[in-house]
Amino acid sequence: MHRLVDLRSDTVTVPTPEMRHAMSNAEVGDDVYGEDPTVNRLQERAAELLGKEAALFVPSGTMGNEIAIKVHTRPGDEVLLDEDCHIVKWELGAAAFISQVQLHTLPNQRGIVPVEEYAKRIHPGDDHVPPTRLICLENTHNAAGGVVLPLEYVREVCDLAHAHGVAVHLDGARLFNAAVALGVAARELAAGADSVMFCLSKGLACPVGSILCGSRAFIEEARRVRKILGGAMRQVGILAAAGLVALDTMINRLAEDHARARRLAEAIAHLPGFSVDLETVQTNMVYVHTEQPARRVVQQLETLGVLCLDVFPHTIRLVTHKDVDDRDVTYAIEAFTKVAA
Ligand code: TLP
Repeated sequence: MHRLVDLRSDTVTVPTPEMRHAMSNAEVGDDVYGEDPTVNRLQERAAELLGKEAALFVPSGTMGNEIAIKVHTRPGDEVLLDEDCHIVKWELGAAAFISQVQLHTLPNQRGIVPVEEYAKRIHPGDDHVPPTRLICLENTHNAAGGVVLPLEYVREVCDLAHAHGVAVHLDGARLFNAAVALGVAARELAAGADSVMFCLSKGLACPVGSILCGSRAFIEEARRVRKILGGAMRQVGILAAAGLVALDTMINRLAEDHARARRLAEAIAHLPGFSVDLETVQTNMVYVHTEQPARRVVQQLETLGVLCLDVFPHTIRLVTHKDVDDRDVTYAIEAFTKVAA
């Protein structure tokens, strides 16, 4: 029997031996006092990599996004964002809970809200209308199938926002996947954004952690909000050590995950009962439309040792990552072929 092939998410990746070595030897201190040298090194590296003044290690991508919203807004402000983004769909209404903002959600095509739509809705605020304070973008866009937002589009949205005094937060949970797919540096994709969150714990394979980047003043305030939310940690250099290894060793290899996702998608697209919009397969995700209820397909695949997620009633999501090799992809294709028969 082939080992279990876990395609539910790139969050299931386990740390590499090099990460574990770095973690066990990490130099640590109390990060609440700013005295953890490994955390400080990771934050400096990350800020430099994304071309921002400063960075903050946070326990999760969700916390990074929510801290950013809290810092950019005041209660009653409005945030514009696409209706399928992670902040809207999968953060349990945290922006309402924590920041008391109004999320004004907009229809999108593959994660893209036309710039004119943002332009129509940005409002300075008056006696009736809340002021638009923030636009959030997501790159790569998860619910759209891991698609990459084009560099030019990101720039245009940022320019529009800034012309109206509106800030931009980029949910870059998988920003390095986008950068590798486009063949550009991550800092280029982050250039116009006032704050950027990226995850270490997804394709970069760290056990825990995300990074929030922005101006020095933004990060200073983010640090305060992180403490309020209970996200300030002590000898967290143990985790940051894995992050430093990830930034050195895990970025370029994301291209392998993208190639494997492509292979999976092309094979499954030909099977009866399944369809895949191959144009959306740009990074490490494959969204498969199923004629049968997705739940049933997921259960059948599970009995064959392939794990994936039913994200919508007739859609399942497959995510490739460093713990899925070519043989696993072959095995997963065979399992899909059996289920299709
Ligand atoms: N995404 C998870 C699930 O929550 C759906 C996954 O398996 O893909 N932004 C984006 C775009 C994300 O995809 C995720 C996680 C997050 C933020 C939140 O990161 P964490 O899980 O670290 O809070």
